[in-house]
Amino acid sequence: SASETTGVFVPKQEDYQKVYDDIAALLQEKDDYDDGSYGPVLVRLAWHASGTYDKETGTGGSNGATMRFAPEGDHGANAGLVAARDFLAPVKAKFPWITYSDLWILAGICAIQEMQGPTIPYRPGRMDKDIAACTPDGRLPDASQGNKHLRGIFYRMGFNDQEIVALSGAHALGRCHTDRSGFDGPWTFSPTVVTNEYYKLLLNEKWNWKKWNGPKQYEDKSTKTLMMLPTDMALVSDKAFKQWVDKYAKDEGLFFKDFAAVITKLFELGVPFDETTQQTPIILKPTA
Ligand code: DDH
Repeated sequence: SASETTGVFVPKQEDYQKVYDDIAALLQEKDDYDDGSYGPVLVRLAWHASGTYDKETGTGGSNGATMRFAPEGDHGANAGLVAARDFLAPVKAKFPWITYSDLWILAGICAIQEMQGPTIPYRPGRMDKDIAACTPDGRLPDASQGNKHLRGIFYRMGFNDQEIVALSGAHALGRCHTDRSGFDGPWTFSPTVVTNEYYKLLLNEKWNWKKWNGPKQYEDKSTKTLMMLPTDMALVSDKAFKQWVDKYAKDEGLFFKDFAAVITKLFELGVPFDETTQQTPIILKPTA
């Protein structure tokens, strides 16, 4: 085999499954974080690693894991993601052959699947880059803005309106933290389970500006415990976006299918896969 002739460890599908199982076990073990799971913050780490991609220059994206370095790690949008990177440190120590770039994406996929989301095909092959490859600040979305900004940011990555809405359904998960983004609260009542609740709540709740000293955000009229960002509300005020919110609110199966496709695209932006090897995606088996 290649590993015998070169002395380099060539991981196989079963090796990636071992990494997956290790992350899944850690997710179950460390259940005293936030709403009971590191899952949401792992998804956000994978998204922020990928969402720096610029299709014109081919820079950014998950191939590099440059958020390890202060210039990018310190970008305002990445505040708090050190929790996700620290969570994965023992996994990297146990499986030193996997790159940080591949590990972060595998962890995002593991988190989605373990939180009862759709199956996300995984292709390894990312290489870590050095500090010089850090992306400039400002490539990730600014939550205080509206539809023009959303299109500017996501078209730069190569996404269309339908894909912007499908990706945004990730806000079924997790919450905002005042000490990270300045915003506060979860989007749904089940922030550790992948659902289409985000779209349902956008349409069916009445949303008012929250009265507080923090940044402008919305709260639901009936319980005042849920939140929406200005960028979330842009998905219902913009007609082209809203038709997809309507579809995903009605049909969770369609959302799961489109979300799996678009998150796979996100996680592979700018990744130069070897055309001859490792082209077949790996299906990692969930625990349950
Ligand atoms: Fe997000 N997101 N996100 N988001 N996001 C935040 C949390 C989480 C925006 C802003 C914020 C996506 C799109 C957008 C997740 C996944 C995804 C927070 C709160 C802000 C602010 C951070 C904090 O205080 O801890 C904006 C703006 C956009 C946009 O313009 C579209 C996308 C595309 C995804 C994805 O995964 C595909 C997740 C998960 C969280 C919860 C994190 C946590 O710690 O909990």
